[in-house]
Amino acid sequence: MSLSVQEFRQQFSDKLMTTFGKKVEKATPFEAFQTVGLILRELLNRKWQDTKGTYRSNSQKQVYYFSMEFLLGRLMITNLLNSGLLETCKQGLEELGFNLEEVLGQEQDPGLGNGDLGRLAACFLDSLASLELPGHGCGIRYKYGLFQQKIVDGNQVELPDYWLKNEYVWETKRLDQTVEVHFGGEIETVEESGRLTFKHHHYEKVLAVPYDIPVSGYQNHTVNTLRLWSAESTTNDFHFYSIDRKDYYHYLDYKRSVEQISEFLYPDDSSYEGRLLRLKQQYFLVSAGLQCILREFKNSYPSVDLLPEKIAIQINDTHPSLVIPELMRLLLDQEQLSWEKAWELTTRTVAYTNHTTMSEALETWPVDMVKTLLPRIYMIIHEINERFCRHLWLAHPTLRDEIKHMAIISYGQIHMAHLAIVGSYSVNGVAKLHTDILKNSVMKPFYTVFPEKFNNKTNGITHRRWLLMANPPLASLITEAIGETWVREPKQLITLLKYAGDAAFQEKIAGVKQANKTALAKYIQERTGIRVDDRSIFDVHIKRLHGYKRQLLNVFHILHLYEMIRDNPNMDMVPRTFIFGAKAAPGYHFAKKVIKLITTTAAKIAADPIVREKIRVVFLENYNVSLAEQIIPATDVSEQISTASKEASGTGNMKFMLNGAITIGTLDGANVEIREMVGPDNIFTFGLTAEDVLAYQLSRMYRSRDVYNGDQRIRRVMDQLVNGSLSNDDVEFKDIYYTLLSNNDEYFVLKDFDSYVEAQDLLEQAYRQPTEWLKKSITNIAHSGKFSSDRTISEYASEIWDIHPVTISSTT
Ligand code: 26V
Repeated sequence: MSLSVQEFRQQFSDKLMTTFGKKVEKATPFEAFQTVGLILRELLNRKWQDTKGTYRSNSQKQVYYFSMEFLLGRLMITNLLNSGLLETCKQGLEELGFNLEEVLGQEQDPGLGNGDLGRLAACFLDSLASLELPGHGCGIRYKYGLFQQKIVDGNQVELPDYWLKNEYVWETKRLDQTVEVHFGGEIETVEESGRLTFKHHHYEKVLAVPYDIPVSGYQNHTVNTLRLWSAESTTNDFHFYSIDRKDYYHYLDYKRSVEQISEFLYPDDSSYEGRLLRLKQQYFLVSAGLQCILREFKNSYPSVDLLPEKIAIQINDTHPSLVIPELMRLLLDQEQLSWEKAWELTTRTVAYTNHTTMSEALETWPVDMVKTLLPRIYMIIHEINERFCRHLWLAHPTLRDEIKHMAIISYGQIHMAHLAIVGSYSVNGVAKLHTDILKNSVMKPFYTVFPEKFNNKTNGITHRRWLLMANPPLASLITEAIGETWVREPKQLITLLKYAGDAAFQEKIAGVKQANKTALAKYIQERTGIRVDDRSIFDVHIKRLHGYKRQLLNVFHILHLYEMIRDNPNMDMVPRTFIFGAKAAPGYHFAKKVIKLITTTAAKIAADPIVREKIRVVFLENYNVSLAEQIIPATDVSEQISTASKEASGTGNMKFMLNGAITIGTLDGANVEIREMVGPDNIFTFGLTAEDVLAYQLSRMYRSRDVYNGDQRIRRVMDQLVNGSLSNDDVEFKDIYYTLLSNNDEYFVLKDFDSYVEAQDLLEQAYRQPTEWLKKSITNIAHSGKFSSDRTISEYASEIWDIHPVTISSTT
């Protein structure tokens, strides 16, 4: 699709007039943004129609990615780049008196996800469309996304994220596609012509209304669909105008309870809480999504028997695992299939991705809650469990002692991961190490029973957003050196290796990094008033705040440097700026204390004229996708320091690598594969291995107090927490102190301190050799092709889903 600058300008002023009744000179940047959005929408709509039409007529298999979270980030830049209109729009807007950056900045950043899991789903949608694969997202249109974070007196304060306050230009409400979802009530079992049927009475009726967002592919004709469901009430069942108006008041209660369902995203990705509303959200997503898929399927195919040949459903963690009993319900009660047939179709259609081995994040739902809220679903889960346990007893006598640990229902709880494994045909982890831990430890008995289901799909990121859009100067430099094939085939980045030692290329890479650092320094000053030295090392730790991600270990290193500089003000060191960005779950006390510790450390250093010459700490509030896009291109050092075995994969590590930062990290998640690719000289690894951590957990031989007693540097750092040197309030950091000592430091912060400090020293020595450092940096970029989500999605497509690219034929 091509549009000249002249045509763009014309369309812009026409649209502006018809939409806002304004002339160009009077338009605000927001109105300009909406206007460009509407122009793009029109172009996308044609391709969207063509894509839907082609999928309908060619009968190829399609995949639906079910996820409670899609962390999309801004979409204008993606849509401009994908449709090849970025330059036209930039020039056109400039000629009309607007600045592209300012206009792009008007877009809300929809925060419909907590972190990596939601962002992964967004990268996957981008890759599906860019690879011309027929794949769609299915999620919830939360009215409030993840909270907005403010830092007040050094503490995190949460504010609501009402991202829909302005009309969202990318969505289309599809009232005609509305379905009903039923909650509560009772089930009556009746026998009708020799078959048991299940009648649902007195349920609460919720309308699920879809809002569709187009997902465009990179410079191709594909536009897939992200369908987000919103919960709405129905007025049909109420008689508002009855004399006593009782029904009216019932209606108000009902409306409130219904609308709550898609009101807000649960802001916790660290500990699982069995809240009724969350269960409602999960069933709402699953039931609406499946009903709609089945309805469309039946319009296209003669028999539901073809389901596994034509459709794959991928569930993003266990959150949507009710697809299993819900699909069974639809096949049994609506389609009247036998249990055996329904089970065969379900378990050949659903595939499950596991994203965590941490027991506190594994979902279980109380039997009573499920029975009351979803009575028919409970009956089905119960039957699945009975049959599974019977199968274990008969077919796996050696596992009889394990049955109580493998059952889907035990001790009054429903274990969703067990349900997901039993009811799907594929179970994948998200990095090699993580999949090995699933197979050999956390899900070991399931692996014994279903070895063929388990497989690995190492995560990936879209290089279009994280390099082409976030770092255009670096992208151009790469293209200048190796041509542009890497844009469509990121593996081609490997040809950059021949420039790793090339002085002229190194100089250019250094120039781009420096310019990005200068831009970030300017941004930091504007946002926080803090001046940072753009010649210092930019050492960055951005991700959710969690004990296992060990932001605390990073702070301890900083407090250690603080002591060293105070001891020796002339110490020879390369100045460093430590940059943090992180949201803590609102109820996660420890994580919030760590934020306070970071901001307190930052303030203490800023107030110290000697120390602040060498180190600075910045905490950037409200970390989100847009902020990540600013920070990552300017980063020298990428902090990936989780307790080994706990970070399933990580994807930030890949984004930094792609932008030429060097990782300091543990042998955890995808760091292991990054090291495999770049070699040990181009990454700084340290600390316990996953095996060590698992062994300590079994033997219970770790004593944090011994480490504390044995290392004077740690004692000095830790004592700062409680001796008044950081805070006048001597209980402020007491909880952190006791978590490490009295609670034996669950995440091995003290244990890994020594090797972390050593790795940081080595890193600094390396940074002092610019040629060597730049060589490492280029080597990292060159190997990052493997971590493109295009590679990940191609693996899912061929090894799990069996779907194939579809060339969209244009009908316009
Ligand atoms: C857990 C829970 C618990 C119940 C409340 C809502 C909620 C929402 C999210 C989660 C976290 C699920 C696990 C998760 O996010 N895992 C992350 O997945 C990333 C993508 O695969 C991976 O890169 C990270 O290492 C992993 O921690």
